[in-house]
Amino acid sequence: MMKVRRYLRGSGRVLAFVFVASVIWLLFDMAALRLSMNDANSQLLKERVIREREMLKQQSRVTQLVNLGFKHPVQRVDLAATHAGGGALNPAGKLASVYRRGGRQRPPMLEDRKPQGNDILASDRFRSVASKHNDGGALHNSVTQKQGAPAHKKAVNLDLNIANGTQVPPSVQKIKPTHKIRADRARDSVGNEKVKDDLAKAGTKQAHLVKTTPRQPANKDVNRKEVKEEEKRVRTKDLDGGEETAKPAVRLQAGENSTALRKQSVHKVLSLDMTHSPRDVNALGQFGQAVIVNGDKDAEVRRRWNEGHFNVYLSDQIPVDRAIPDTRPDTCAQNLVHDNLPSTSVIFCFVDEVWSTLLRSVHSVLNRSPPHLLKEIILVDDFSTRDYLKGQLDEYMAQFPKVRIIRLKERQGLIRARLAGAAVAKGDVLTFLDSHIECNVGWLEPLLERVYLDRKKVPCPVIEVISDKDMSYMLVDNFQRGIFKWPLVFGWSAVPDEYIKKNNMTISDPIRCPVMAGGLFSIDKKYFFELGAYDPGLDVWGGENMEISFKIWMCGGEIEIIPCSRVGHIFRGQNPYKFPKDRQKTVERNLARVAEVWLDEYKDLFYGHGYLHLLDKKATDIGNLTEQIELRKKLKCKSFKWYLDNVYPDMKVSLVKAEGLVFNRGLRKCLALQKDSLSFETCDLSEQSQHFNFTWMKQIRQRDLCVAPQGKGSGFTLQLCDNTEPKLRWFYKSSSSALAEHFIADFASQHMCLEAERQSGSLRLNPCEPSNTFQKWQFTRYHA
Ligand code: UD2
Ligand code: MN
Repeated sequence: MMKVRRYLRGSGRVLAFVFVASVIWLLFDMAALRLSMNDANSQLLKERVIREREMLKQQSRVTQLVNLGFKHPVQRVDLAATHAGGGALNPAGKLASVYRRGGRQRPPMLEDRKPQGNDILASDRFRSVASKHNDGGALHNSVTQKQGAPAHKKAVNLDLNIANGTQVPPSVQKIKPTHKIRADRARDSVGNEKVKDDLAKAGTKQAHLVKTTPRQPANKDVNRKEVKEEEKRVRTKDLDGGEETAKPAVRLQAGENSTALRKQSVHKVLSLDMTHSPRDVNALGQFGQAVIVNGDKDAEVRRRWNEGHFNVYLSDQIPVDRAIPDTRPDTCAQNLVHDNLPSTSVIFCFVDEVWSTLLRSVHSVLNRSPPHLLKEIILVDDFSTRDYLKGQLDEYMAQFPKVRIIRLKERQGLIRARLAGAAVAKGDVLTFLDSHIECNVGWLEPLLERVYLDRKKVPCPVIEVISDKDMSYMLVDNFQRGIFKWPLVFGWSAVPDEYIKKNNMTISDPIRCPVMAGGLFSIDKKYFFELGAYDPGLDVWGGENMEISFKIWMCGGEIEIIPCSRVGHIFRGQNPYKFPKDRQKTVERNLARVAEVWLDEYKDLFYGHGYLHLLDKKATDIGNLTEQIELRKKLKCKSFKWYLDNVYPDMKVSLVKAEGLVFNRGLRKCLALQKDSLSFETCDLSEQSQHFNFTWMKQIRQRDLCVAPQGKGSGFTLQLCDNTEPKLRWFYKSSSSALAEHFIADFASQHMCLEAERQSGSLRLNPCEPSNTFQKWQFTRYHA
């Protein structure tokens, strides 16, 4: 202490003062520096913060995952899981996190799997998420294991106060029950009997209306007349310019179809959700919750899994008119749509569909569609074999005058079944749906609005996910669009960020889609037939989504995903029905028809990605295409190149795999075509005779001439190219292959390679030698 005091006397004091002053100075300096940095960045930061806040606000329910690749990003509504046949697994979110983790898994990429036509890769993804328990039986164990949560006695206590319904994110939505039912009823099987029972109790004329439009009294018991009144009221209120500042559903852009500018009266989207009897809040799967099936039911779950390739045992216990969370972006419920929207016929085609899912699909349409817009529901039975889909279904559906059943006399496949439904439809618009879906509130009007604005718009709802294992309703990420990769494999991908920014897109704006998934869309009926509907030559399943997508875009229409319209769908790992012929062959054949009619010169890319065998006409008969080709001409449709350039510009496509000079490493010269024969010359890029393509057909090609073996010998010549001729095909890899840069003859049984003769400078076919530089060839440019 003394030492310090002494030190602070005299010159020490000055030193200390200087030290303290410089520290203070330094601190000021740093602060000033920070301030100036803040200044420089403030504009950027401000913009970022506002943007992020905006995104957060908009996405409080749905986190955006910038999605690269082919996944169908799933999120799960954070509701607790109930436990079938016993207590509940309470903790909301924990189970969800299991799935979320699953949801982030990398989906199998195209390279990982054998192409299967227009398989929805999303279903693969789900298979991968839960591949361990795809037998259903292991579900309980694996989920509880990860979750590690004790089983609770009671299911979730959900609050049924829908008054705030659309305002509150579903994950935290409080829903207050208006009535309670005996707990044991929650475990009742909600099959045919129960529904009939409920209907009998409720009186068939009674409808139970749950309006999720904000500020509507919740859970009001009203009859159908009152529903109409309600619709009118909403409309009048909106027309009066009610207190809410309502935004038009669509931002009309200059140049957009002029019909959009017609002055018509509008109303706020109707968020109807009717039921025939009050909803049982404790019912399994209510509000789209996950249900964990007790381990002792494993065998039963497994036994019934194959009936639909999803948890059929569980589905049968979930109410056929359960509520699901309103997953629309916030603004959707406030959007305005026109009063005079066209009516629609909803067409469900099915073959051997599971009873409870078929009913849930139909009820979701009946309950959540404005009655005046729903002309009818057409059920097309594609020659199902299950008994319950005959008399029992007729009897059940007889209660609903709007439901019509058409039965096909032989199995037609979903494409011709849809055509059969369309042929008898009376609505202005056709709305196709799969038979294992659940339409969400307010799903229909936003679709019909788009058709109303422009009859050539073909709107699709966002396809959300109903888990095949626990039947929970899961959200998907925003800004997802349907795309394809070669060989015409459908997948989802996020709209590129630059595009979102450039177009100032919000999460509720329609998303232009290069291709549709296939199952769920609305289309103006007359336009559908003008387009020649589907190619009736497509069989059973697969490829029709590519056909209709190319046809729509190339012949003047547009495909859009409408984020304010949402429909859940059960993605299954496998088709649960039989294919009359081989599945793979059926899908390949369908795709080849589409490629031949619509892809122009780009069809090489389709064949070149694993489908060269389809070019062998003796092995595959793709049927007659005259009518389809005529139709394309008649409609004056644009080229596939136009489609790629204008609709799917981010798909980088090259018509050849490699091109330019073909340099032989041993000879250090380039291949040249002189007077119909091949020789070697000093490499010169300006010499057209030295330019070759390596095509998707695996040909070494110059104009219409291809490098070919000469007769039976080992010499070589040029031959007119013929895509169906396997002898003209070469296997070639520029790198990462044991025989990199070798041209390996595709047709020879052993590995035979193209070799430059040292002396004569001619070409030969010799056994492949990895290090022989005279067998190594290099192109100027590689594209694949
Ligand atoms: C997707 C589409 C589906 C269809 C298919 C390709 C979605 C959600 N689903 O596969 O609509 O475009 O890709 O073709 O986009 N069906 C019949 N007869 C048959 C086969 C199927 O009526 O011979 C019915 C079936 O019961 C179902 C619908 O057609 O209701 C679609 O079949 P899926 O569910 O097996 O097709 P999915 O969802 O795997
Ligand atoms: Mn389906």
